[in-house]
Amino acid sequence: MPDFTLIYFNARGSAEPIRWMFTYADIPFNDERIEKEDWSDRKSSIPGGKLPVLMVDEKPLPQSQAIARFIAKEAGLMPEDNLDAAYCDALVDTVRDVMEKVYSKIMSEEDEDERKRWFMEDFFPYHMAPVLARLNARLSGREWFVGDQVTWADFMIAHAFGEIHCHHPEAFEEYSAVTEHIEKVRELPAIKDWIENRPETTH
Ligand SMILES: N[C@@H](CCC(=O)N[C@@H](CS)C(=O)NCC(=O)O)C(=O)O
Repeated sequence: MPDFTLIYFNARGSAEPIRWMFTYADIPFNDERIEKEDWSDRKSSIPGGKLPVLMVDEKPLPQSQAIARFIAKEAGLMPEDNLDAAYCDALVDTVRDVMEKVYSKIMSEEDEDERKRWFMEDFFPYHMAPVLARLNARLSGREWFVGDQVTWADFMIAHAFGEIHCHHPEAFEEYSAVTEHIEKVRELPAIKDWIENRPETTH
């Protein structure tokens, strides 16, 4: 097994579902967290100047999705069937499309009231609700999103939508299957233990 160091900010963000995968599979990794105030000094030493980066035996692997896909394979969270693996990709890309809108909003200079208005009047009804409805329907009569075992798609979805659920639980009222799925992933023993003991961060 190579030596893994996952470098990210001291935040959950796009590194967190990767940390969950390492933890779930009991794969040892160094969880290196850079404080915001140290970033300008460190940025030039990071290939590509963006985080996360996974150091695999000293060799850097950038891009959160590439890292997640690689660790999913290492962790046994990638279906062996090619079509099932593609369904996982499609689900992960769907959630990413939604979350990119959230991330660009978080980066914007807008005040809290404007963000709330955007969430209620634009983002939720037009972008999030249609995806939630589709995912909720997909979960009907099944435990996990793809096949009959937990996959990395479950981790990516439960992490991303879990973050939104934590701020806007009322928005999930009509989508009980998705809400229960988020909880089921968070209750997996290794993930539960990680969540209880991880560094406390605001996002
Ligand atoms: N497509 C890249 C985006 C990486 C990215 O934009 N990372 C942000 C943090 S989430 C970053 O490093 N920002 C600091 C900077 O650009 O200086 C990925 O998914 O890893």
